[in-house]
Amino acid sequence: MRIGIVCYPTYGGSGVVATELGKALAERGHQVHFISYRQPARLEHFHENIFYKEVRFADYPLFDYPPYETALASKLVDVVKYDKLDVLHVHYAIPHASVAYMAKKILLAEGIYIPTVTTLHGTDITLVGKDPAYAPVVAFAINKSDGVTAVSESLKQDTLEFFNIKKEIKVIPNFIDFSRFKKTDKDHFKKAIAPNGEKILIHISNFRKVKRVDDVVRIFAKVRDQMPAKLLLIGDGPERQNVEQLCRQLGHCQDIRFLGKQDAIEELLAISDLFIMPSGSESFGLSALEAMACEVPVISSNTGGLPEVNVHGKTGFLSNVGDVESMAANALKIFSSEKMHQEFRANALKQADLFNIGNILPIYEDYYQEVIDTYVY
Ligand code: GMT
Repeated sequence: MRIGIVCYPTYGGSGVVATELGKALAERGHQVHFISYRQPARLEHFHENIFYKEVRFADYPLFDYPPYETALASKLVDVVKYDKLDVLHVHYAIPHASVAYMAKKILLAEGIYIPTVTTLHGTDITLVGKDPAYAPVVAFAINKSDGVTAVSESLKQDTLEFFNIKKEIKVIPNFIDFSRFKKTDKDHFKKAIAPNGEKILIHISNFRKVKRVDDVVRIFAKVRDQMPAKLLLIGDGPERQNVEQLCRQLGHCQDIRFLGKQDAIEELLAISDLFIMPSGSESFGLSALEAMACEVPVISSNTGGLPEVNVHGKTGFLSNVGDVESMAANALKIFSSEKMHQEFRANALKQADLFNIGNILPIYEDYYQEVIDTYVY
């Protein structure tokens, strides 16, 4: 198949999923065209089946906001037409689903037919999508997509609850590539971070408010009050300064390391003992899955799709959003017994295997084919 993939190129989960999906499809022999305004973060290497089409938008003094949607729609028209795509798969509804619809209509006027698939990732529904500034367009564009997928059952239910959706939404969960995410021996690295055998807690996110990184620090402070431990904070974003301030207030700066944006996160996960994800909203929690693939148990909130990934009492523990007492107690519980910690590590790996890319990729391939075969224009 010739597949166009539209995504945000940033470190966000939707861009990561889109890029990893495209790379895996290319590996299976499909021709994949990434269409974005910058090279996606995880699109690092050359592959004969991968093409990158950059959306460029001319600036003009009249524009306070350059018309990204118009530029993207034009690019989609161009790529579909000249690269003869079979299907367009857009990740993150805003504005990609409505732009895909516009491109489809333009092409139709020229007698070219292109089915579109929209994947809903989370905040495009639960935070941004619900905003009255976007909601009518989001609902319309979802209904006009030829195929719609959501990354968890919870996100599907949220979408049906918030919007009047007539389209069938297929749940295709996010996936993990075990050739990259697996526990490797990085003991020398571990010794550098935790020279006295301290437990290493880790959090990875884009430091937006919804991630509640301040809760991560509060949980860590409670754990640190009881035992030697270190905290690795990976990523960057708007909350970083507040979080740094909180570390100072709580007096644990010497045990907390801010490492900023990192590419080789599997190496950091390889030395970690516990992953902390206290999010206020989370449709899936891809970074928790990446941790589990590296045999790291997860302490998380029980919001959104997290219970579909992290199994309470097996791969980690779930608590109500904001209940840092419970999350810290659960972390200490896991650390209280080496036997339990090892069991949780093994369970995490087993659960992550359910999301093995080898299981999920064929679901996408079949779905593309179904959408192409049933496309009504
Ligand atoms: O979580 C973010 O801030 C990034 C966001 C995105 O769309 O890039 O992530 C969403 O999509 C990920 C991939 O499907 C999911 O794993 C995340 O749970 C989801 N984030 C939220 O729902 C907050």
